[in-house]
Amino acid sequence: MMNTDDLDTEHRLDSLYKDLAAADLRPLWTITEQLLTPTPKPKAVPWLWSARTMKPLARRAIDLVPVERGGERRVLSLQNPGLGGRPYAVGTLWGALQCLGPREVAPAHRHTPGAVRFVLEGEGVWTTVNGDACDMRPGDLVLTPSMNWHDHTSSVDGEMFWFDGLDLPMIEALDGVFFEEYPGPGQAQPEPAEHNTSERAHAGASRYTPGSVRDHLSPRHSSLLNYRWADTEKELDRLGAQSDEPLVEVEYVSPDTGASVLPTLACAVHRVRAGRRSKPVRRAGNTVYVVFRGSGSSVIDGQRFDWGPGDMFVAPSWSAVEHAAQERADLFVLSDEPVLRALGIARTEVLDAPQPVTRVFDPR
Ligand code: 1HN
Repeated sequence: MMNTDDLDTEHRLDSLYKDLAAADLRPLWTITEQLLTPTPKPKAVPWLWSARTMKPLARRAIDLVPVERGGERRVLSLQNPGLGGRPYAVGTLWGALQCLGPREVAPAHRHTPGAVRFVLEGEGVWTTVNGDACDMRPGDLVLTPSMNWHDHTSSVDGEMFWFDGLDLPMIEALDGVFFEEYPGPGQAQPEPAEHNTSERAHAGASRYTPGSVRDHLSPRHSSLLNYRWADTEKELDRLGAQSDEPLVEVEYVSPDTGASVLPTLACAVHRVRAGRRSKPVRRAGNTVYVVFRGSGSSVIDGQRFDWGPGDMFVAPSWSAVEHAAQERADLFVLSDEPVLRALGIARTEVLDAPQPVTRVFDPR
């Protein structure tokens, strides 16, 4: 047997490292990857998916790929090239274009990840959420909160397109994913005699806040499941008339608590005035933008992204983001802000000067 007293320091160190590895222990001082970065270093990169590219592909999928049990949904996920093949838009958020063909039904299921739907195009479709059939029209926001049964039903001959946002990557990181198929009978929940029950229950109730939620935290989701574009637009018009800022910001809130719509997800609309440019802002946490109306461009960390209706783009945590509109633009904005707020780590920084543009994003 070797006498450790006889070994020089280097030899003893070598054997320490060998034994640590054999014991599945890793000394912090040998970890070269920087764990504590001065600011967030997301793997996701700023990126844009254009409607011009997505829509024809979605139409081909409608032709070729039926929606039924097994596949469950016809969804084209935004797969950020920085995320090594994971099907996520940014580290914490799922974003996708979902489409439904004529008279199709996407079967009912439920899961722990929560979702929001922002309607882009089409009509005659409803999402049934725990028995409440929520009609979907362009610009509407429909919530399918955690563990609520949900299916999508088309009652018309046209096609339907909407944006799906989910907290799936966060729930996966927490090892909290559960999923169940609806036990039936039938693939979808029974259609109720009357649609839009939660909406009628909350008629006239306040459902927006100017800017964004700052201090209301709720582990519960909003009991209002459907937010109408007509109401959203009215609120944007009202706020717009009160100021001359380049950007008017409205967050959808729960009429019950004034909190963000889901415990994990915040939804907002940013209206950028024609010919104006917003100040660059950095935010801790990730953001997905969906262009509803208008055209313009955003500069994200010095790279310019030109956009128009139906385009989707992402700003990873702590990137500097500013928007400029050619014609007045309404951007639907999905973020993980409620989670950072709940953890006490939310922060934003407004930069004074516009960013120099060093690159222009080349859309695929
Ligand atoms: C889901 O349930 C839907 O219900 C859409 O429409 C996209 C992505 C991942 C996991 C579940 C839907 C989804 C999803």
